[in-house]
Amino acid sequence: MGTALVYHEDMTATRLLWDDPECEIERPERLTAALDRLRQRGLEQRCLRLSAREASKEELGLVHSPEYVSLVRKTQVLGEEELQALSGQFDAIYFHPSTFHCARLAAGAGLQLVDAVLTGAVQNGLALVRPPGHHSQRAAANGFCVFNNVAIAAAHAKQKHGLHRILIVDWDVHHGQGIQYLFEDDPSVLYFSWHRYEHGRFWPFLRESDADAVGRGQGLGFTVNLPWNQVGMGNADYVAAFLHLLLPLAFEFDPELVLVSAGFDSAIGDPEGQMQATPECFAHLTHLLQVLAGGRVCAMLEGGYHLESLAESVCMTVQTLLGDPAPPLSGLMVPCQSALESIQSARAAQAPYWKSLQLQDVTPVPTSPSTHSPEGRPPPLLPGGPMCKAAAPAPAPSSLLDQLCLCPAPSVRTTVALTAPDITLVLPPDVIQQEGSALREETEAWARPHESLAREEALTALGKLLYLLDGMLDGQVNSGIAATPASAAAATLDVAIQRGLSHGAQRLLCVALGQLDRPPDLAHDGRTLWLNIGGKEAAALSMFHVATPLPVMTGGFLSCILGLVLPLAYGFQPDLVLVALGPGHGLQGPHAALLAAMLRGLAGGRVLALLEEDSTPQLAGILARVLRGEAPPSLGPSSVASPEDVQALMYLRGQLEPQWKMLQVRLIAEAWLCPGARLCHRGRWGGQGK
Ligand code: Q9C
Ligand code: ZN
Repeated sequence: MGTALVYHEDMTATRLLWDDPECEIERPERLTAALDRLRQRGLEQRCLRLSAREASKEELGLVHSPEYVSLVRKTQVLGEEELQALSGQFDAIYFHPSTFHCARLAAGAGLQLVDAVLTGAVQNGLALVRPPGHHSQRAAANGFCVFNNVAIAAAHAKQKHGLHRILIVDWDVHHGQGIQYLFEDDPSVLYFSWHRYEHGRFWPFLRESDADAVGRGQGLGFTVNLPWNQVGMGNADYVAAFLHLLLPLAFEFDPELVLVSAGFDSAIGDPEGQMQATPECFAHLTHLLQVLAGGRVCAMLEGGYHLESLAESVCMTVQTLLGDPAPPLSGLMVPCQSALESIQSARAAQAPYWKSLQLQDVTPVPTSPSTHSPEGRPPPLLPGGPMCKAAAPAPAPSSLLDQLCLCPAPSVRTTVALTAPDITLVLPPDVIQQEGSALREETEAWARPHESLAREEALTALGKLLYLLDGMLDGQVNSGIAATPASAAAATLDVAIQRGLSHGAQRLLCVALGQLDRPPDLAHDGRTLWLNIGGKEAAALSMFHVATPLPVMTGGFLSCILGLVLPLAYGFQPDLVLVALGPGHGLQGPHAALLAAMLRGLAGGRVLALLEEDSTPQLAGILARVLRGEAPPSLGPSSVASPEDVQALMYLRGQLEPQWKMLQVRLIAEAWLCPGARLCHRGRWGGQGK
């Protein structure tokens, strides 16, 4: 459906005319650097280019007072000294004769973007604007911001498009207190912001930036603040914040539109933020938001002052909006202690208002009937599990992962290699129906150890799957769907795992739904992470072999994905993902689509889905669309997780947390965290923004 890029070069006009070390970082080159890089990467050309218009007086009046708007209008005719004097009345602000025009274009760009998305002209988009907006208030400029672009867009989406639920995600490193003030009593706007806080010692030094500011009146629980109390937050911290705080609330809220206050001063190298998240992280944040609101995501530039880091991060965001798979994240995926403390205090502050947080944070970790431990906590697992003598060594850096980072997306995004269901009618045009098959003798050799693969139909299906898998491992195809007779599903999956591991995958994640037996000789060597949902087993058998019951309600399914599957997957960093819907998997189309869509964030999108031959064409069709980058349909208002679902999840967490740090949502006493083990990227990104 397309991605809009909204811009106008007039927005490079406003600039600082006098000496002010605080304001000099907000420069015209921010826009040109981002745009130049988008052109260099061929990304601008793939977008629908829209020229920004000026917001009208009435549109500005949606959030600003008429007196303030006319005050800003008058700056057009002021001389330099008067401009400087007026600027001094606000905190961290400069005015230029072109500021009024630029700020109206910035607000107008957001309005155009929202109109383009809500009329269905495009699926999503980015507005590249300055001045930024999120600090600006009803009658005050603040922190380089003149008009509150994102807040105006939200008010407009409510007023002109009749929306009732809008999510604003503010990933800028500063607190968008302007947005918070404008919507703090409004339950139709859920505002999430993380920000450098340092216990109140960082600008804008506000008590109301802390986690316990949760909105007021009707809006209680619709303001979500995540204060970072240390600098140096990185990829693992940001992803953990999304999985354990933002996304549970966002799914429960069920937004009709997602607006992003997309500041990139939260990226590595930025002189303001001093954080460590790499540009690829913004691909993941974007990807994770695209599963909401049917993929209607409107991002608007806020801060970002390290030109190189800004330009790369903008490219990652646009690339992901366009539907390209996110590049794998680098670095150890271990959130730091301070981040976990912040996430936990925000969860605690929000728990009274959100069902998705309630059961989990008040339920003590249960004991399993089979494995009582005196402390009431399940026994933690040895790294490799009971069958493994030595702790699994960290697998060597994956050559496939490196390849994924360096190579452009394959020309064919998704292939479908189905035997029985004829799904040509429900396939999007760029999904290729695979003709090829692996060589007969080779297929037979792989099939030989498995009785269930002796039948002709099973062999034919296996040949197609092997051919597809090779295409993915060679980098010719990004993702695919294969089908197999139900009776051969477990054996086919076993072969796919072995073949993947022997043909270049260093770390393979296998998510098996339903009755799919764990391959009998599956190693515990750390190269395969086996995760079964809804099979016969229901426990963590080792760090790499995990089984859990199928949650019965939508709420339980979501907490299983956000609280277990994705933390394990992000911690494992696979370079190939197999997701198999086996006998009795019990997933409905939208649930399966959501799982596949979210797993596409791993392994550079290299996901192979294995279905049973008698699955409906609709199921295959919806998976094909999601694997090629379309948004999954939204699940609607989510029911609560059942107490059994919560218990199962909490029990597994208790067992697995010591090894898989991405699972942690609260601090555990025995945590042996090593803060020094976090990767440092100073070499590439260090230094100050120019
Ligand atoms: N060194 C935006 O990013 N100065 N505004 C803080 C602390 C003000 C940031 C000084 C920063 C304003 C949109
Ligand atoms: Zn900022």
